[in-house]
Amino acid sequence: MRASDADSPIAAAAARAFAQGLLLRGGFHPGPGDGVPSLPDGGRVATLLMLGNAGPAMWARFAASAESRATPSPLDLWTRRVVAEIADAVGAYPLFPFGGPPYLPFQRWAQRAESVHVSPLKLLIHPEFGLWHAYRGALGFAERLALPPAAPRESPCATCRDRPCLEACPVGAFDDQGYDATRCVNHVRSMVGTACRDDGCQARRACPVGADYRYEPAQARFHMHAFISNPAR
Ligand code: B12
Repeated sequence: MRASDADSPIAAAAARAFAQGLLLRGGFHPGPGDGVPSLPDGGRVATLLMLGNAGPAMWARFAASAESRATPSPLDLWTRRVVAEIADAVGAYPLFPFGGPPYLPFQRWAQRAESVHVSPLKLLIHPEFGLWHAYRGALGFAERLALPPAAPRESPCATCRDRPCLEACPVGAFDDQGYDATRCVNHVRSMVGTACRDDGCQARRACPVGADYRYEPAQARFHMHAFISNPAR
């Protein structure tokens, strides 16, 4: 670990993440109810930082990587290497949203770390990125690092009257009760599922928030194909 990384691990993690097209997505000091696993030496994680992507930056890096041509789960492979390198450089322990079940509660952690909110689609909505963001990993530190004060922001859904997200799914897989993944996957796999398969989830695309961060067709296609080829994950 370089001296500069040791001086301010949070700034170092942010800079190294940015260099890989990722973003530091806030952090928090885990408590007993947060479901954060212990460190390899049995110690407690005193600070957890979230790493994620929003918009096209990560895709550009991933698509140019050797892992992008690997199978299965090329993005998970790339993520494991990139996040482990960042964790190693700043003296943290890497944690991942994939590799389950059981899965680590990344969405709950995300809500502790940053001002994101559960949308009607159960995806977390960000005031700027909208629904066009996801999580790639988390960094667990034994040290209690000073975190910048949280800046609570209201959910964009709080002032959204029409909820177009709940109207746009061609097979009505989303409603107030939740999400019918089987109905979604069957449609996306079918002859008539081309628009969802090639452009991405129509319900997600219907949300007016964060339009500038909407995934490019190649990325949207990649995630939908990964989703329908392994809907259990
Ligand atoms: C299992 C899973 C699924 C399952 C079941 C969802 C479910 N019931 O949780 C299925 C296959 C349906 C699914 C679908 C998708 N998922 Co998914 N999924 C997960 C995964 C791996 C585990 C969720 C879990 O069980 N957590 C364990 C419990 C203990 O943690 P929790 O925080 O309390 O659980 C939360 C979720 O269960 C959530 N939830 C409940 N119902 C649903 C339904 C959906 C669709 C989602 C997204 C969440 C969700 O509510 C809980 C509280 O917030 C998470 C990664 C993770 N580790 O959390 C990604 C995750 C939730 N998925 C994600 C995404 C992006 C998707 C897809 C959009 C993938 C895609 N196509 O690109 C689709 C959504 C549907 C669509 N049409 O596009 C992102 C969400 C990012 C965000 N902005 O919130 C995550 C965080 C992965 C990541 N790397 O960022 N997913």
